[in-house]
Amino acid sequence: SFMRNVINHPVFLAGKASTTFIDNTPELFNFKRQKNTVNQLLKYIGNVTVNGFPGTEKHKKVFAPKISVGSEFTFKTNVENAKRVLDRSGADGMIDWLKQQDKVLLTDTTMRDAHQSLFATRMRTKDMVPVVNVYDETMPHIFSAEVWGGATFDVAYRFLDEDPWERLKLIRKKMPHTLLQMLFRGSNAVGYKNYPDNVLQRFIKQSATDGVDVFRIFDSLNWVTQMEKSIQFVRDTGKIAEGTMCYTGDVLNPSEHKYDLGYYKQLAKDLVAAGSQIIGIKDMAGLLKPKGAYELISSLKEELDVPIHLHTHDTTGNGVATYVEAVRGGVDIVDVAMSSLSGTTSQPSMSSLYYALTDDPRQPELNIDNVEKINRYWQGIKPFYQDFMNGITAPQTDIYQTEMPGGQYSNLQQQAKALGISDFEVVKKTYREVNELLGDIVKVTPSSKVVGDFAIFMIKNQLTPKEIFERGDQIDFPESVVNFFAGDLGQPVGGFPKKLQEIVLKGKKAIEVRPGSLAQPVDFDKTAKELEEKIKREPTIEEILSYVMYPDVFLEYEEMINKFGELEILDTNTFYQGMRTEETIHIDYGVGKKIIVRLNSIGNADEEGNRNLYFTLNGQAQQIVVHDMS
Ligand code: 3PY
Ligand code: ZN
Repeated sequence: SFMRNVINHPVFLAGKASTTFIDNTPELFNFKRQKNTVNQLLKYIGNVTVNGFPGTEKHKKVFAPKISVGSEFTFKTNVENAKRVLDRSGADGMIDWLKQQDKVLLTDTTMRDAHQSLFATRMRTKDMVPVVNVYDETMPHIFSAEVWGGATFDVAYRFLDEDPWERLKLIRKKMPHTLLQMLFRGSNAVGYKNYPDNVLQRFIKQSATDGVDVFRIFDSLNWVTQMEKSIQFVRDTGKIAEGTMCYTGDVLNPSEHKYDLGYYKQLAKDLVAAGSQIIGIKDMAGLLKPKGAYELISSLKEELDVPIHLHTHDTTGNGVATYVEAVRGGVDIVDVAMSSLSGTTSQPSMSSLYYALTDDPRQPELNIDNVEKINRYWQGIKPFYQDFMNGITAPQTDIYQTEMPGGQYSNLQQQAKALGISDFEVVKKTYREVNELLGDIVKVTPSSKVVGDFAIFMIKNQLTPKEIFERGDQIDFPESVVNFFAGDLGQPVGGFPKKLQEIVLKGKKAIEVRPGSLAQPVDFDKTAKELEEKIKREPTIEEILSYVMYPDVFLEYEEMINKFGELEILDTNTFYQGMRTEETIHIDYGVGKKIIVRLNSIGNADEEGNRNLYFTLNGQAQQIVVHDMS
């Protein structure tokens, strides 16, 4: 926090900070909370050293060559770009400007979907900071940077001990001239369940205030009714609402009668009618083939006057080819990630696409040398996250048949393994069968979970589809499946398969209205008081919103911070792996205050399982007691 105050201070931003700056600038010490004590930091390090970090195995620490995002860039200032036009001329002005662009524009997803898809959303703000410093002026022509939403919100609290709002505000400050984009799960916001309308409204308003310019809004069943409110709430803020269609099936397949071109054209029109200023196409599994992209984009462009923004994942290996055809079809913006965090379950590579479009009049405007330099930085931090990598290192073309989103693919593999299901082919086959049973639904968070849970359930209980129908009345179906059939996720395209719905619900009545329309609005004043009592200080509006959406996760985060202080000053290597005996690390503990920590030795556990850790701190002996949980 101290560093954050320093680097965000206008004097510092203007490059005028001198050695006396700290002494003369007392407001740097206005922390949200108390600054960490050294003791708290050592406690954290000691604890991770002895007990490890959840989800990782203890191994040799990786000392990645941390390449700095040096000053050898070509900077270009005052470029007329989407953000500048939005700030100057408002949303309508920006959309008009967008329609006049002939080159394809890019959204960089490296700080959101790329790490969400490659290493379970574990990227820490600390590792983004060096890059966000240079984004604006080294890549001034990109459309936006997707940096928020999706799973990043809860993972920040849950696993990184970070406040996602602080991340957003920091990036906003450092990137004032690039549109910031977020993924918004319609009525699920950044969660996994329906929230009341006034929560969506307040959340969107605060996100816009704190820095989000473009809201990509989707629904896991492509049900426009679930997106209308959010689209309107975004419009009310003056920011950009990108109503989004999740791509399913195959528009090139002549026997595809559900998710055909006509379906997407109508859906896009409905989203425009609901207020979308851009139409997003979200190909979460990487199913959109090159020629399909051409057909889909060109027919949407024929029919509609709104910009089209295409998002794909490279899971099936054809991402760049798909984008090249989409560009030929007239797509306005595509989503890419920096090379070292691109490919497989992530987005296609920014620089690969750039080179694929060599000699094409629509090749994006990009200083490719700058991009390569930034990419070298990402390459350097990647090893810190190896423990969370999903293990997918090659194209998964079987996804053209299973239609599993990349994130779920690796998740289900783990889940199946944990349940003793060694043959993933069986899982894939059952997943397809279940999708058919459910009436061929759109599969993305959270609807994809319904299919996954049902498939695992059938395998575990050795059930065939036939048996589901024959003796389903004696079967207790998984909760997510019951909720789906009860209408809690909304209405699927073409309605529910009636017979199976009856079997699963066992007399329970399904709703056909938008679930959010039945939810009680949250009383924010009352909630604020309740939260104040719990955390013993007046909460900010951001904290109230976080508490409303994730009460337990938020309170656990508070507890962590109170126990260990703010941990973002620790390097990522140490944050996830602790220290090894005889290792020395340097911590920037506030400007001009570097502390040097050496772990000398770890004592044996006593009868209560406590161990002494012997550190030297700036040359002075310091001892910490840690309970060994093993
Ligand atoms: C999310 O909801 O987080 C996604 O990225 C879905 O694809
Ligand atoms: Zn995605």
